[in-house]
Amino acid sequence: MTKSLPNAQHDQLAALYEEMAPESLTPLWEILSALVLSEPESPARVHRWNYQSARNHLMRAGDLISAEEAERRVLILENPGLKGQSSITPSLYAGLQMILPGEVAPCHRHSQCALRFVIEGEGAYTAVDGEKAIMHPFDLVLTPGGQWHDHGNPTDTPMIWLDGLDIPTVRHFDASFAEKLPEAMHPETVEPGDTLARYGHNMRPMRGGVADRRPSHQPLFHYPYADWRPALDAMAAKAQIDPHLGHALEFLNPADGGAIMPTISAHVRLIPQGYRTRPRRSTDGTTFVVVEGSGEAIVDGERLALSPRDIFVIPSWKALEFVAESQLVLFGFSDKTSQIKLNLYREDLA
Ligand code: 1HN
Repeated sequence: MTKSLPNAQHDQLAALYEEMAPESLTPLWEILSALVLSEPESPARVHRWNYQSARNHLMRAGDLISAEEAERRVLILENPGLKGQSSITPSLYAGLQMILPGEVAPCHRHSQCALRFVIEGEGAYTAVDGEKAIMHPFDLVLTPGGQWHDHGNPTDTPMIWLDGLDIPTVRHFDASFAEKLPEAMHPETVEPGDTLARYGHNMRPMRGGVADRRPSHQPLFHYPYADWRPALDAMAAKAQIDPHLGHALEFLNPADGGAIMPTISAHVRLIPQGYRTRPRRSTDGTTFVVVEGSGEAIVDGERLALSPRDIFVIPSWKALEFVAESQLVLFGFSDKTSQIKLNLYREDLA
């Protein structure tokens, strides 16, 4: 309670709080400064998950529960500052999903938007509204809100990917709907690659024609490594480096040139060997995957060693620098697009 008040006033206020509490009334003045911060003080913590260690736990889970039994066999990457919230940042969720040879993760759809960033394995698929995206390491695959999706692994090796979803955002808005398809797999609607051919080349079928097959606001759902990795190299060969980001490219929704989904932005960046980025902070807490290279993330003086396939999270408004021991390539996702729409996004470049 407010400390500096005279005793009598303090006691009378305390009595008032007790009287009104049963009527669900509480005094703003006791918590105002904690509600309206002068700058972000995220409850989330900086954290890194060692891939090999997480993978070992996931493999053990694979011995104990099938994808069908689990519906989705996922280890949640829960931020240690957000215990019990199934969140990696206050607005987003991340998990490591594994699907073993021969398994199918049954078809469902929900309000939540999801991305998959492939970490290991080759040839399993995510089917979106019945169209398979055949996955390769470091492909980005989307299952936009409301679209049916199932996963299957017809190969003979495990497939592991990072899931990123807007679960906490949807929970915040109390707007979750979900349903299961009676069948485990959606009937195949079209050959794999159809959507990439139509929407994956910075073009789209002319509106109103029969070829404009996918939902017009969210047509594309596969961003292959084979496309984005050369784009990043080409940029690094030609463009001046951004001192805070390195060479960075955002993934776009071809429908509107905006972020990949309404609540999630994603990007990749390349930091040349020996380069150190300048400190940068932004309000979008970001989850990263190390695609290649090694180095360090330095966050307010704290150093995280980075190795390929490690996953790490940098909460809102933490000053971040990267040091690339060898050429570093990173994938990152955040709620930047939500914040821009809400007029909340800020960054600070030192
Ligand atoms: C989901 O639908 C998937 O489709 C993965 O692979 C993780 C976590 C919470 C809610 C839905 C998937 C999920 C999820």
